[in-house]
Amino acid sequence: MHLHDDEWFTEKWGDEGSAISFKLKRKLYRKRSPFQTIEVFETERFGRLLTLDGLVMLTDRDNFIYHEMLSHPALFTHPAPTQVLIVGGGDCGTLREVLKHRELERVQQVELDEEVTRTAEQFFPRLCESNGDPRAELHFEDGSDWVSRAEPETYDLIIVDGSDPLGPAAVLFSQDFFRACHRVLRPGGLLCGQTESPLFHMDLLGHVHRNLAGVGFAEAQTLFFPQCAYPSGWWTATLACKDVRIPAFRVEAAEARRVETLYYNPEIHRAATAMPEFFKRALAKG
Ligand code: SPD
Repeated sequence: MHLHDDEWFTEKWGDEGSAISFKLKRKLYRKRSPFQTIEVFETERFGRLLTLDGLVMLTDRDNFIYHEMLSHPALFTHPAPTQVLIVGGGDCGTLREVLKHRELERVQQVELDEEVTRTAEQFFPRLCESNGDPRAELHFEDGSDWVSRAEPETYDLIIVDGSDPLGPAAVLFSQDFFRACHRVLRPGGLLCGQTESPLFHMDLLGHVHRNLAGVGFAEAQTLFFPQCAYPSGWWTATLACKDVRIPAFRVEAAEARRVETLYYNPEIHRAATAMPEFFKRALAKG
């Protein structure tokens, strides 16, 4: 699987007239699973790169920002989380961050494609280093079916770490899925999902906010953070609370630094909630 010296991996965003490229050392792996094509590359400067159907999922160098921002703001916002569900997240980077919170009793992860997890275990072992934690359960099936079958009021937090809203992950942005999440959250429960780029995907973010409100979530807040490997280099997670306003985050717990992070801290948490003017206007327009 050796490549020519000048070989690059490029993900093009045709509608936006832009792209990102990584200079490669070599291709390490390629497998067609029942759901998608999984590839792993060794890059020159970003460590290993995981792609699904040609779209960048993560690099060694910058995935910590995304995985921390999908996990810690929500976990430091819920007053006393014990039961967590991760939908998607097959590379296990989010699972690793979530399990840093010692107060959690059970973390269930439901990933559609078992091959993604097997690939991560082989090529991204650091992301999988907590998979053997006795509080972790790994299930391989459709996450939206799992949520529709789950008992009401089961989870304190649902994290949606899916791919882009194309193909099987599209359902994870739908009103039906949010309705099912609302039902299985306990009182005061939170939903936190990856919601794409504020610059490129404002329409989607508008739909997400409307869909969340439409099924009864009391408040939604979008968190902004850099992610240089993703379209536009700027990304979001959207946090929503089932039945009450989103509580102030537990600053003292976050400041105590019992959870080791490379990006997240209380100042980053506060800054991530500041809404750009164009974003406020787009949401207000509806
Ligand atoms: N454009 C890429 C969006 C991918 C979001 N999920 C990545 C999974 C990392 N755990």
